[in-house]
Amino acid sequence: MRIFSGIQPTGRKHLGNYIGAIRQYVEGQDRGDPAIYCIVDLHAISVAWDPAELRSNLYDTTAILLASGLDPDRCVLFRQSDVREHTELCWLLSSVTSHGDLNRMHQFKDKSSKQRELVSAALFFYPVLQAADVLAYRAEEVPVGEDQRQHVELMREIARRFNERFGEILVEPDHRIPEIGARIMDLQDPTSKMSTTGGSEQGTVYVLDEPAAIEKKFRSAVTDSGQGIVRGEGKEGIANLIEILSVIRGLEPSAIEEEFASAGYGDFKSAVAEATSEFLAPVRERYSEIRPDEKALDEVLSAGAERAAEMASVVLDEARSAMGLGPGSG
Ligand code: AQP
Repeated sequence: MRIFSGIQPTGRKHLGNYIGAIRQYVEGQDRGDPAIYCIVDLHAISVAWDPAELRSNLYDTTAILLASGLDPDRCVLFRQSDVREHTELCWLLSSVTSHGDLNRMHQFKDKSSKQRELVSAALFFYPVLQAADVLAYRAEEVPVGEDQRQHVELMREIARRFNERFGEILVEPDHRIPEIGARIMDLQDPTSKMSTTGGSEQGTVYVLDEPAAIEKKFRSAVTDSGQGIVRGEGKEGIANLIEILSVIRGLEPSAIEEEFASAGYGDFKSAVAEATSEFLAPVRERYSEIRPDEKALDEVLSAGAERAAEMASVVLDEARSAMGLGPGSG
């Protein structure tokens, strides 16, 4: 099973990223043949960015992934811009991508409305580059959170259209969205997803937050004026906390509801805060050991890029040739 997923170098990864995606990456590395993970710096330049910060954030994200348990001997980990095949395949795929489909993407609608200066063409093209990322490796499985469902559906459509026209060259990938934890919500606004750019500071738990900060954020989490540790209508805040604890403990949400049946909101919030602190502490500790050595991080990324380019160039050569680009074989 070939697994592929990409993650943005946004520096401060949050609990939603960890539960929805990173946790699945670590789980996938022994199933993947291979498991390929890419830090998507080219996607990051689709919105306003600072070059020095981008490079530094990329090291942060690499260190978080390694600290979370990715092992370069058991997966392929690389920087997107090091493998030029992604951008070339993006252009080739754009010829079979419908403008109307791109116009319907929720992420584009959402992010374009938030740009203050420029809504870049790169933001519009984001899903085509994402399709190229995955299709370049003939990946069969794409571990992502719920917010990426529509993009994975589009990449399937792009692969289908390409194959119909040029032959069976690309593989239609399936998404792997976790049953529990696919959409962790903002603690201050449990009707919006926890997010790097759109959320509140107090409602976003970062992987690298100190225990005191985690405690404070959970203590002030918005719940409801009722009682009872149960999921249901009007109880989005409590449901989010139940889901977080159920992922951390590896239990069904119903088991959490049973365990806390007679607890009050305050005690429940403290229990979730404590469990989250313990859950993230080893990652934070390993991160502080790994992050300072940028040379070592570069070595990991370069070795990964070499392996990735070898795989992607095979697919790209076939795609170019089938599309009538470059010299003929005879
Ligand atoms: N709240 C979430 N719950 C579960 N999964 C989530 N993901 C993102 N938010 C949640 C999943 O994390 C992976 C990496 O996402 P990304 O590369 O888009 O990273 P990001 O930009 O840091 O994530 P955000 O917070 O989603 O960013 P913005 O603010 O740009 O919208 C993906 O698999 C995603 O599904």
